[in-house]
Amino acid sequence: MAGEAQSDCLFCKIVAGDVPATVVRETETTVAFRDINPQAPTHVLVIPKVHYPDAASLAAAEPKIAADVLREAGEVAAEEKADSYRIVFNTGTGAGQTVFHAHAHVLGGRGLQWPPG
Ligand code: IU
Repeated sequence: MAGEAQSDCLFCKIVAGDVPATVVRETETTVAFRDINPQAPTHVLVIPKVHYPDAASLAAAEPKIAADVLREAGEVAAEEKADSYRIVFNTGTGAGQTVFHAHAHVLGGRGLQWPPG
């Protein structure tokens, strides 16, 4: 059913505590943890606890939780003292999405180029 944990999803396993992660924040609806392969001094992933394959499908089904993810991304940036930062939702393999559980990358702590590659 939509939103239910998927047994083959890495991020569902992190939510369940079955795969370790360096968690920096947790709320009733979200978990934020450090990316295992950081691309900037601050590189934290904010995920909803419910499973949706990407940010747009999450927002369509659970707009409040999608807003929670965005708010938590801002809280992470504030905690990391990143006054400039980027929130990225890679969507689709062509855009670099490799984990099909919605997640926001919060990147900061260095200058960020535009446009991204
Ligand atoms: P993407 O937008 O789907 O490419 O982002 C997935 C991210 O998940 C990517 O930056 C990986 O480094 C990160 N990640 C992780 O933090 N822990 C893991 O065990 C695995 C991937 I696999």
